[in-house]
Formats: sequence, C-alpha cells, structure tokens
Amino acid sequence: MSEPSDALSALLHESRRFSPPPELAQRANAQPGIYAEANADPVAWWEEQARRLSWATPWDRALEWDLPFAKWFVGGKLNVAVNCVDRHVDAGLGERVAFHWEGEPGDTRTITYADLQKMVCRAANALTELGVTAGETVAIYMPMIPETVVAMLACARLGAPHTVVFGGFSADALRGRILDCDARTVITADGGYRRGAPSALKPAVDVAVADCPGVRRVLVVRRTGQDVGWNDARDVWWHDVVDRQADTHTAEMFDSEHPLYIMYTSGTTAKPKGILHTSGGYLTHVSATHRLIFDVKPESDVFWTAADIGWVTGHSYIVYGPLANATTSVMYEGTPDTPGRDRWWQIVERYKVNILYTAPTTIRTFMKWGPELIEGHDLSSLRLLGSVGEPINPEAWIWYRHHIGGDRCPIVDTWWQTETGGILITPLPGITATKPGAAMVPFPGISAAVVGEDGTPVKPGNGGYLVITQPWPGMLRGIWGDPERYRETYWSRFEGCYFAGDGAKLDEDGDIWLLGRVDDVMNVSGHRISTTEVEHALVGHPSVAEAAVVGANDATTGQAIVAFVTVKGGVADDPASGERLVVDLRDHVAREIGPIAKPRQILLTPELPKTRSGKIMRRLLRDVADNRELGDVTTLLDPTVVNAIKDRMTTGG
Ligand code: 6R9
Repeated sequence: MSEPSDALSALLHESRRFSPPPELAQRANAQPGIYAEANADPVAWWEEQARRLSWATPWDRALEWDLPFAKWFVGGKLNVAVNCVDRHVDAGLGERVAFHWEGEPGDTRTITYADLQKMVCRAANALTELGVTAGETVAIYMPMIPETVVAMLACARLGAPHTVVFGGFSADALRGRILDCDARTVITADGGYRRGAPSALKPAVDVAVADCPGVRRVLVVRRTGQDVGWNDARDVWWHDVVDRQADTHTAEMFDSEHPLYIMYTSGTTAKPKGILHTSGGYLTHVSATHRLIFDVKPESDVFWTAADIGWVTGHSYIVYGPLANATTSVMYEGTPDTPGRDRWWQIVERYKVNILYTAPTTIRTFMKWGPELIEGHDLSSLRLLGSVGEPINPEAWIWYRHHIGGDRCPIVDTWWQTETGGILITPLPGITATKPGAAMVPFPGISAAVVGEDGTPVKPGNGGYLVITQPWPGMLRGIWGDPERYRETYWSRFEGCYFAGDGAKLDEDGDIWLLGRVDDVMNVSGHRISTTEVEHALVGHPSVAEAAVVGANDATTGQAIVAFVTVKGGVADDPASGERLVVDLRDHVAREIGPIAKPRQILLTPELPKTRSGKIMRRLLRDVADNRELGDVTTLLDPTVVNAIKDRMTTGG
C-alpha cells in the first residue's frame, strides 16, 4: 500500500472543492474554533457535550480507560428514553412533531413529542406487565412503523436492552440472535408493506421461537391485517395489552454504562457479532454528532434519515440522536420505487425536508433511474445532504449534489460503523471545504490515524489502515458474551488502537479517503488493488450504473479481478452488444488504472446482491466468482439475485 495507483491518485488529485455556503457557515452549529477547543482537552469537550443531556446524578469520572475497555461518565445516572422524550415535553415542546410517518400504501401519522411520551409510557407499562425487567433482553422484529421506535424507547425506559433484528432477515437469523442474547420477549408485527404488497413477519417469528425455549412472550402489532398463526400461551396483541395501559410511567434512572442495545453485525466469520452499546456515552455521541454534523435546528428543520431502523444508522440517526435533540423527523415504511420511482421526492416535497441522509447505493440507483424523476418535484427545502455506508464515488457525490441538492447543499460523507456507535470521520458543513469522495477529517474529540503495516502513521499521499487512537463515548463496549473476540477483532492488530477494518488514504492535505474494507483489497500478481478503485473506474464509464468488484482465486496471479456490472437502462438483449460493452469496459479499466487492473471477467447483470442496509455482498460475489457453494445468505435483501448471477456466470454471461 505504498504508492497510490494511477486511478487513486486521480481520485486523490480530484481538484474540485466545495466551500460551505456562507449563510449556512455563519449560522452553523459548529463554528471553526471547535477543533482547537476539542483538541485542547477531548475528554473535557465530550463532558461539555454530555452536559446537554439531562442527568439525574452527575458523573464523578468522565472516562475510565482500561484498554480495550472504556467506561464513560462513570457514576452518572440517566434514563435514555426520558432524555429522548419526556424532557422535551417538560420543556414545553410537547406539540412539536417527533415523526411525520408515512406508510408505503400512503397512510400517514403525525406523532408529537406529547403523543410519543404517552405511547412509550403505555408500552413500558405493558412490557412490565409481561414480565420484562431491567437487564433482560428484548428482541424487536418489526417493519418501519412508529411502534418500532416506541418499542425501543419503552425498552430503554425500563433498562431492558433491545436487539432490533431487521424485518427482512430470515427466521434462522432471528433465532440465532434471540438465542445469542437470551431474549425472553419478542416484539413483532403481523407484517409490513414493501414494494406494494404486505410482507409477513409473524411466520418467521413463529419458526424462530419454536427453538427458543427462553422466549416467554411474543407481542404482535397489527399492521397489515394478514392472517397470523397464534399461540395463546405465548402471543399477545399489542392493541390488547398496550392500549389499555396508563399513559404515565415513572422512569428509573440507570447507570451511564447500563446496556442500551445489542446490534448484530456480520464480520469476516459466519457468526454475527453482538455489538454492545451502553447509555450515557452513546447518547452523548449520537446527539452531539447529529447536532453538529447535520447542523440541525430542531425548532425549524425537518430531518430525514432514509434508512432502516434495523441498521445502526436507524438506531443512531432516526431514533436516539434526533430524539435526544428534539428533532422533527420523517420516517418512511417502504421502498423508494413504490408506487413510483419518485416516492422519495414526493416525500421531500410534502414534508419540506431540510436534511436528507442516505447511502451511496441508493444515490446510484437514482442515477440509474435518471434525473427526470426528480425534476418535477420541488426540492428547494433541502439545505444539507449526508451519505453513509460505503465509500461514495465522486460521480455519485457530484450527481447527489447537483440533482438532489440543487448545487447549493453541502454534502457530509460520514464514516462510521455499528461498532463506533456514531459518526467518527466527517466534514462539518459550516467549516469544511469538501472533496467529492472524501470523508475528510475526524470529528472533534476523535483521534484517528492512517497507519501502515507496522502501525506507524503514513505520510500524506499514502495509504494504509484507518485506526482510532483514543477511546470515544459511543464506542462499542464489547461483543456480547465474548470479551476475547472483542479484544482480538478490534484491538490486536495495532497496539493500543482500535482497528476498524477499513483501508484509507491520507491525501497531501492530510484529509482522509476511505477505500473500503481491507478484506476487499485484492492482491493481483503482488500488486495491491482496491476493489473500490476498480469500481470507481467502471462507474466512471458512461454506460455503467453500478459495479461490484471482487478478487477471485487465480492459480497464476493469486487473485484475479472479477467485476459485476449493472448497465444504465438495462442490458441490451442481443449478445453482441453485451460482448462489445464488456470489451470496451475492460479496455476502459486498463486505461484508467493500468493493464494490471483489467478485470479477468466482467459480468453484466440486472441487479447486484445487497444487504438490507444497501451494502453489496461482495462475499457472495466472491463465492460466485470462485464457483463455490454460496455462504450465509441470511442478510441478503433478495436471495434470487445471486442465483440469477450464477446462471449468467455458468452460461458465460
Ligand atoms: C454506519 C454503517 C460499517 C462499514 C465501515 C466501512 C463502510 C460506512 C462509510 C463507509 C466509506 C463512508 N462505511 N460509512 N465507507 N465511507 N462514509 O454503515 O455501519 O453497517 O457497521 O458498516 O461500512 O467499510 O467499516 P456498518
């Protein structure tokens, strides 16, 4: 990883810079002095952020650091749900809208902070009646409906850690998570709406809990009205048990380090890791990042994280961060193409969304669909755009800025992980002159570095691994039930540092560019080539909508590059034009990066396999490329996609 290759240097010498709009800069929540202030004493700076929350008992020590185990705001007590809801009602903000919710079929609900308080109190009373106590885990397997937020907050209120399992995960995946964290209660719904049809959830729960003897109760929200199987001894309807409860509830205060949630995430092995987050530090981190990075003015802004709550982005930037800041958010149940491909733009227009946060993969989907879908809508309310989930290629960044942001909205490309709890590397919208494709700099109070194999920081202009060198409040507190794996996975590669698993480059100005997971770095004939780099080259070709590149095993070169490509406007039917395009693309990559990066094989395919959080499942594509049995597909959004790709592979694409 010493010398950047040609394409990467092209990326790094990307000369476009976008300065903050002056009016935004002037009024921004984060002003230029913030970095110096935080650098002078990062822990004190975080304490200042923590003081914006409401604590029943103040902390005695801000940080206890027994590497790799951190405790923040030790001795402090608070209740996360009270911080997210009750204190705003107490401050006279009960009438402020917490959520403009929209169901996929077009039904809507407006939920104020006063409404939310009552809903959470009722749910907390109901969970108590069902035997949930502090410290006992609750699994939540729900569609994107307000009850999902209510269930999470009710758990937080009771000190019962939740584990939200994405509603599209299989029964197997759900069972594994319930067993791993020993959940006794499952909260679910009959189903939710996706792509214009009800999609069932309860049957998967039935299958999952059949093998979970610890599960006492299944609480079911009625959303679609589908028929559901019923076990009288175990299942209860939400409307039967929650609706009749008192709408007040006295909240207990918990230690700052009380577990708040466990979120499972896939690592390099087959078994997902239960990432543990706790209360005071996490809430401090997500509320501070939300306020400063998205520049949220809660009295006037409408904020929309267009992600699923079953993903960490939903936890931190739909639920905990925005609510801690008394923000008005949009929450949407369904897919962006239902009933039409302009659904999101209707929503932005209808609720006058000011800040939109989404993933590059979605942006590239919109690119594929074409800007005409956007042009009929008034998006002038937007003033800030965010990106998360994977490196954003400059083309998508520029497209986002131009077609969605009307060339006036700053883009914050935010790097973080399930493990980090909240954003760590990001521009600040009123301060940073951004570069398309770069996540730029550590957030105030965060110490990060790009290091080489030997753990020493690289010089500007070089690549290496991203590490975090000091503890931060939102950091994971461990892997549920496996402290050794925690140490081993994150703290053993570079001494004293958190190893994120991402490759990064430091440019000549000292700004950080994320290059994707290091396990996605290919080694072709001894040359290191980043998958992102080849993808970047492919996506730069006018015909390409999206590209995923994997390193396949190759007897001669170690690894060989295999690219899976979706084409703008779809693949033409006649094989000849497909073949011509493949030749053209290989030459294009060779031209952009060099002959070494020329893919051995390029497959034109209608779709790429993605997780529900929008990440391309390169692991599966590697299996396909290597002609292996497919590994775990439980996290896949649409399992039929891989088989379609496999078929193309064997028939020669
Ligand atoms: C929030 C979230 C974490 C991994 C992370 C990295 C990739 C996320 C990114 C990004 C480049 C960004 N990632 N944001 N890469 N630029 N702005 O996505 O969490 O699902 O745990 O994924 O996603 O590779 O290591 P999670």
